[in-house]
Amino acid sequence: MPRKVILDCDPGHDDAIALLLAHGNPEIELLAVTTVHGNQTIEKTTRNALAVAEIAGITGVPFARGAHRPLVREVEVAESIHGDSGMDGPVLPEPSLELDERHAVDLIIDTIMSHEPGTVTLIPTGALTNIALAVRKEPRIAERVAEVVLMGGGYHGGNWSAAAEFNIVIDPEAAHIVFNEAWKLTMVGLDLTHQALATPDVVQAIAEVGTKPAQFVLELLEFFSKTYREAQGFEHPPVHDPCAVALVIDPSVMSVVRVPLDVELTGSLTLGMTVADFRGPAPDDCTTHAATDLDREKFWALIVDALRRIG
Ligand code: PIR
Ligand code: CA
Repeated sequence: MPRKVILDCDPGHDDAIALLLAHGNPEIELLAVTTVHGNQTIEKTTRNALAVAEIAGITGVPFARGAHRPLVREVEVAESIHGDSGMDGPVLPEPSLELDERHAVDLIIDTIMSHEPGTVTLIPTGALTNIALAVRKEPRIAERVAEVVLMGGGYHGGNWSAAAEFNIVIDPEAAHIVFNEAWKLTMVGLDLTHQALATPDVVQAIAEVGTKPAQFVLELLEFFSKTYREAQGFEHPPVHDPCAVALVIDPSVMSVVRVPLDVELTGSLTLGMTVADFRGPAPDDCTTHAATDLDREKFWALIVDALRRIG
């Protein structure tokens, strides 16, 4: 039985690849795609999500627009990494798919509540604004989801400040809500995603797929490599968001530990830091987990396989 998934994203180069992986892998049944502000404005991330649907031929899956700004703070976009469109590099097609009329928060709630308890997995790969709003509007989703597997945070340090990762620090109050709910939560953070580097052998394997969606991924990676080199000093770019999808597809693709996690809301240097308490065995009521080590070969094989299947 494939895993039923809602992808909440802010495409975003790596979000686009996460969506392609979720669509192309047979272990995942994509129930809904929702968008959030983040890498760019909500208008741009939503348009980009629809453009990816166009390229991959995704039909019959509802796409809905979500929150245009964080709960408390001002909008902050990652233009230095993702460019003016939020997905610079490839020429983006005109989308033919129409948006669902519902707000993302309502689509998330409706989808979870209309499926059997414990069957729907939430995969957020952007700011946690929609997820926080959804669980506040309909608290029963907390016990009804199978789990939340998110890309964000990190227990060793940040990428948007010394201590904080982008998805968490742009809406730390939302992240605080999401990390403190009673659901099973797994943080696929920078500790893990910085092992998913698009090295030349990976780029070569994707090039050999030879399809339009594979070409699209190559063009995404070309731009992402350039900005990651210039803005963050990486030789090869980390492809964050598909790591969360990969964990849902195949738990053996990475190791995960159960550990108390929380989000810092008051530190002047550490706002948005995800603090992990590794001091001892996690208490019995701890439902938070952190991903630690990636099986790189398995991970990239999943990406290449999904692209081949999309055709
Ligand atoms: C990536 C992102 C934001 C900033 C940088 N420097 C790099 C986006 C990605 O889409 C991913 O979800 C997360 N936020 C990584 O921090
Ligand atoms: Ca993202």
